[in-house]
Amino acid sequence: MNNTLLSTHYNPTTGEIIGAPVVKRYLVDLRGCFAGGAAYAVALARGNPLLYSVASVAPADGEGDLHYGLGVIYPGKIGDEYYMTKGHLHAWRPAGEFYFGLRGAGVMLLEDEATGASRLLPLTVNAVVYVPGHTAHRTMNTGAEPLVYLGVYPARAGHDYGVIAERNFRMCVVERDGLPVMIKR
Ligand code: S6P
Ligand code: ZN
Repeated sequence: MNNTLLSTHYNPTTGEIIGAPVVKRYLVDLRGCFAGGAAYAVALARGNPLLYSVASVAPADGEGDLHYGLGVIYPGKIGDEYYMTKGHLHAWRPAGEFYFGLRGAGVMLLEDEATGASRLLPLTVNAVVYVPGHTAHRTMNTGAEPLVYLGVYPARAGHDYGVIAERNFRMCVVERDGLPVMIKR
């Protein structure tokens, strides 16, 4: 058990946790995620902005232990699609996850791996979203300020990005009349 991580403080404004390792994802890392391939190519030709970062805390790795991540997705769009995460299934498929909205406004796209059934759920300040096991999940910032959220998941959950890289989500989320709408890819 990592005693130094049994108690931490997160910054809900910046998404920082002092001492926690941070993964940063830039536009180039999201190749294949956006449905609008032409808009993606145009944006990438202009630069390679930071889309989001995640600070992770792993206090213990035993069976039954939990980890958490503090995510920050910056505001922005590629064409009519919001800045988003890569999205993943948990490598240990039964692992569920709670998301807590801390700052800004966004949505989560959930897709049942077995049926493909998709849902779009709001992730706003004080919202709690439950991601059941066997469910691919991707988060988008639909607002004008950074979206900050906390995700709590089993220590053994892991990430499986392979399925998403291969076939992406069935649905994509676009802005229509200023609001996020889920449509078929
Ligand atoms: C981990 C949890 C989050 C994501 C984060 C970034 O199970 O769901 O911490 O890792 O939202 O998304 P992604 O798809 O790039 O891992
Ligand atoms: Zn997850």
